Amino acid sequence: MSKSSHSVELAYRMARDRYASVGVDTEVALERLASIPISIHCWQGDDVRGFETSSNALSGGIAVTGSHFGAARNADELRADLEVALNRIPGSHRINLHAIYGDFGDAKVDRDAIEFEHFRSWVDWARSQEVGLDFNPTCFSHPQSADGFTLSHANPSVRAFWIEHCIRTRSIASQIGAELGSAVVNNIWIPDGSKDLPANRLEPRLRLSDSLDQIFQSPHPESHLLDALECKLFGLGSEAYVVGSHEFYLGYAIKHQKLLCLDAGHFHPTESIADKISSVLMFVPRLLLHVSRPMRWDSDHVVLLDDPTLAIAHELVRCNALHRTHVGLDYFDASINRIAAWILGTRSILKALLIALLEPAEVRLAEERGDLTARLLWMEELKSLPWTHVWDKFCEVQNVPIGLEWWSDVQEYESDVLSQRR
Ligand code: RNT
Ligand code: ZN
Repeated sequence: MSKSSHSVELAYRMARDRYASVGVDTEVALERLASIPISIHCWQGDDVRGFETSSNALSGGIAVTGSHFGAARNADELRADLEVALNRIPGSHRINLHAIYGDFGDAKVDRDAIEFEHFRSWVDWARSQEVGLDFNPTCFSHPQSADGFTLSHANPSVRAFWIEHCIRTRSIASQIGAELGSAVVNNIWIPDGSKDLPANRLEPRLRLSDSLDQIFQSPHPESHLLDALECKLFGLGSEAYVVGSHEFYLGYAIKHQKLLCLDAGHFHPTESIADKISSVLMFVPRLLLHVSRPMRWDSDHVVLLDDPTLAIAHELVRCNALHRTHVGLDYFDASINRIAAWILGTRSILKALLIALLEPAEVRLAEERGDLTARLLWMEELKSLPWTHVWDKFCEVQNVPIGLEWWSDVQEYESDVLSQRR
């Protein structure tokens, strides 16, 4: 045993005893944490550009800012970068792809013509890395979405184009799920909405509902495909009206028993998605989360171990919701090293989940007794229990670097590989 692993073990034993004294079994927490896959979004690696030959500028009311060098330019580079990240993130995870990330080579393949074959190299890679995959139609950054409408478009031929795209993503996702033996979540998010006050809020929603009905017509086994719908309050250029609002998709998801996707940046700043988990899971079969860090708006900053992230983790554990919730990440920061962004964000949500899994039962018991003082004291106390030593132990058991040890490896990769992409 090396000196450092000796001290990790020593600190872990002390932490284990401290947690045992408040009735928490750290071994159980470690096992549960290891079983939670995080769906890591591939689009942090290239600023949501994708690999289509006709490269379209990012649109749809989302924005990436920053000019750090080293963005991946093709599927091989993106996969190489993801491997650097995956090797420094404890646990077994998934990679979340958008339809624009197909291995298209030099071919011009439009969105209504994508096929499973374009994603075969991802499936082979996922198998070799022992990761699962998730999927998304890309209904933005395209001439057919230039006026801000897709599945709710008034023009039937534009709508048909996007319906076809979404239908194809469902069969691709389903086939990936079959190949990898693990259901793929296919999440539909559309940018549809308007900058200024619409005269008719109803018609686009009726059309969106009809488009979704058509998209979901063909059945796919749940063991291969899970359909999710992502709502939003506003976007850049859709400040006055978003067709796919929370109420719209909540209603649709309940009626058709689809997954609802809650993105941490898609609500009013004082509204927490943590508070929505228990309600929504009463009525939909499963939930997809886009854990993100909105700063003043839906800015998609790198996820940190902050209060909103901790609140999400606590709710997932306290509501026993983990087995019905797919925890995904959604942020894109081009101002820092993109691989570091992946590692930091994923490690942060995992830390939050660990802290939540290590919660002393006294928090709940105090509430059940009606002792609100004790509840508050324990909620505050759990933050300073020695969870960091349990986290180090987790990293060691999972064979990934402890603390910031991973950063020097990423720096080396940055100067050897990423700097060549300037
Ligand atoms: C946009 C949504 C959506 C996208 C990704 C790229 O506001 O959050 O999830 O960020 O699909
Ligand atoms: Zn999102």
